Amino acid sequence: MITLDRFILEREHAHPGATGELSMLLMRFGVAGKRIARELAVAGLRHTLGSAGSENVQGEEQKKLDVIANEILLETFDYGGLVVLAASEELEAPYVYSRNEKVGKYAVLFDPMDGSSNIDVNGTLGMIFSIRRRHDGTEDDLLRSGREQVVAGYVLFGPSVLLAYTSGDGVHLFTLDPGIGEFLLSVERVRMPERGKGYAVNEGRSAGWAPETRAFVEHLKQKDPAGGRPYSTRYSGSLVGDVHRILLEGGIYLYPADASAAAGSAKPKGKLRLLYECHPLAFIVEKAGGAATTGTEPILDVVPDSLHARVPLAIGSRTEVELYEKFVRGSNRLSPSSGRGPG
Ligand code: FDP
Repeated sequence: MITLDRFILEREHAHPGATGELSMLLMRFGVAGKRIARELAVAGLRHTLGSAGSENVQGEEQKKLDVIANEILLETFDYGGLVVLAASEELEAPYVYSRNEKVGKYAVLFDPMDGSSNIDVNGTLGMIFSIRRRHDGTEDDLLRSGREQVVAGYVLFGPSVLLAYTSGDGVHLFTLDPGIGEFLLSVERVRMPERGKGYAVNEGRSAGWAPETRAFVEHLKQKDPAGGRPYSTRYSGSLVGDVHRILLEGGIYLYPADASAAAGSAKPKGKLRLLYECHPLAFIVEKAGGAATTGTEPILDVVPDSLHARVPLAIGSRTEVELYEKFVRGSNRLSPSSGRGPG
């Protein structure tokens, strides 16, 4: 039985010179994940489902549990002197831990409640996190490439509560044993399959996609048993839930740019936030052998111009992600209307 704490501490000891600080931060994300899981488990009893009656900085409705999860995470790093800044999808500006302004060596970033539309229907939800080093202790520390992340992870709230993380050396997966209240190691060094059989995308939005994206998804749906097609659609409404499936089974998740102005819901850069969602998940997926792209550039290379910058995301197995990039480049020589593409 290897608990999250034991696993982290043993790996720390294997690295002479490690200060133990990152281990402490990672363990605290584990505790926050357990607290949020507890809030979710009793939300229907405590009347904490539903809207908070407020909007976040992007003008999206906040659920009560978005607010609760955000508060839990902010409180989690308010002691110990390690963290100077916390940036959250739910906050307009980073929260500064004033007591740590001089001494804090790290910044933490999180999406406290990913897939909030699933809250009220008891669907799969997630929490995504990332740790970066402090530079000058201001917002500029965060406006950097995803390759500067030192740790990234997520907690998946499903039939089981799972925690996955990477500190750059493999992706490790833990399952919460509710009997003892501990995350226990389930898989050390998760490897993502080179290709899969499923794709996750909100096809209700396809009218607003670029023709290349539509052609790619049509390609996945074409019948070609020898080539492993058609793919199956698996879209849960929770990015963490969908990426977790793909981490284990392979395939691709897409949230492309959406120009559907007619519906008044255009998302010219897609919907997902680079710092809180795309960078951490891209770090995890790359370290498990997969890939993540905007279509034209690796997600980890993108430097945000603002805290809440969005990017189009295609993430998953190498085979499907590279195929998607070929479609975006237009280098699929066969006509999309033939239903055939590269690969
Ligand atoms: P949500 O807004 O419900 O928190 O993080 C954004 C996200 O969920 C993803 O988890 C999910 O994959 C996507 O948005 C769902 O958006 P659509 O309803 O547009 O498909």
